[in-house]
Amino acid sequence: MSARKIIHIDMDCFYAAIEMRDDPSLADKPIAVGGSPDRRGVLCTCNYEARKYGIRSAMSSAIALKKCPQLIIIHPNMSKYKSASESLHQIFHEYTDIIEPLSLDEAFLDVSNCDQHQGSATLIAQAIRNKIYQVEKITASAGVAPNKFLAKIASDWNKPNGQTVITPDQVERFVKQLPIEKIFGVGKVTAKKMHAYNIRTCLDLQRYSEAELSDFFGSFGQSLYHLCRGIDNRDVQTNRVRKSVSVEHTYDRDLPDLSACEQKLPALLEELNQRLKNHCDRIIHKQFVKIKFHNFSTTTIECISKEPDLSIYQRLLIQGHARQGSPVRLLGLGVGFDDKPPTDEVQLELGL
Ligand code: TTP
Ligand code: MG
Repeated sequence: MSARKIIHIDMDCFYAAIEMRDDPSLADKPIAVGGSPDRRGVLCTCNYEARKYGIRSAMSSAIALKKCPQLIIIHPNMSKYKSASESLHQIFHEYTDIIEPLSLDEAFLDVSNCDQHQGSATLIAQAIRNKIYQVEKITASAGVAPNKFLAKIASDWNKPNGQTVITPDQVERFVKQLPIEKIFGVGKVTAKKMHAYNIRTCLDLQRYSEAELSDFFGSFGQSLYHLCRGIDNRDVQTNRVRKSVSVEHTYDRDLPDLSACEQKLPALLEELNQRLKNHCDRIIHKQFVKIKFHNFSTTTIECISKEPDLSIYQRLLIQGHARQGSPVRLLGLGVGFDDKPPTDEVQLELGL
């Protein structure tokens, strides 16, 4: 069996990046997103400028302000972050449907069967990061490796706006020097215990047998035995049934008016129909148009429908465009599926 190709994507200072994008005057200032200091708030995150002052996620806002009095703390705007996160997933789906989200800004992608960019996971990761920047104007870091454990470590290796690739033949060398603190599940307590045995790197851990590690660390011992050798067979778990399929395009130049948008619909619909060939076992129950205006505000208009239809998309576009009537950065078309997962039951209902 050939090695798997796993990409871990993690956005750089995600909430803060979105705030800086939407107010460029913040870009070179230390900023954080979080609760206010007089209400015992804590920080969700901060930009890299603020990190120079020792500011960190989960720090109390009051302490952060002591460390950096000029820190600008912005109240979180979750709907903006969620909408950006949806847009990231849209981009991921252009390359694979095997996606495991870990949080709004982080996901594993299994691209083993993706044949774009000659199947090179390195080029795919680069393309995904470029596309994210093109669409959302925020940067992502990526790790590329034969498994989830290494891909996650790799995405952190060259942060921000970087990527690290660990090829199968580099695994052995890479893990040897890896500090045990980098192993997921090794918290402060376990690290302290390991230090007491003079275990500091994965190479140090490799000197113990599976039985010894199980004696020392209980049920975690078996995982440790494999992880310290760079072995991790966990699948990328796509836990959700897809609720929709859509295609979208961010234009190099904003589409100035409604008719410019209308001209783009046929090509988008063709692309959507291509994509739908992989989902012919699902029942469509709505179609929708997504519009992102030049100021990044996004609107979606939908209606009940049994199959994607150009004239309906035109009508939805007119409706949605009228909500703001300004130039458009991005247009998307999609269909929503019935809630029922693609199972035999559906076929039974249809009498097939
Ligand atoms: P992270 O990916 O941990 O952090 P980040 O994206 O802000 O910065 P980095 O460049 O180091 O990846 O978390 C993603 C988002 O989740 C973050 O922007 C805010 C939110 N978050 C919290 O709300 N509370 C927390 O304690 C953490 C760690 C993150
Ligand atoms: Mg992040």
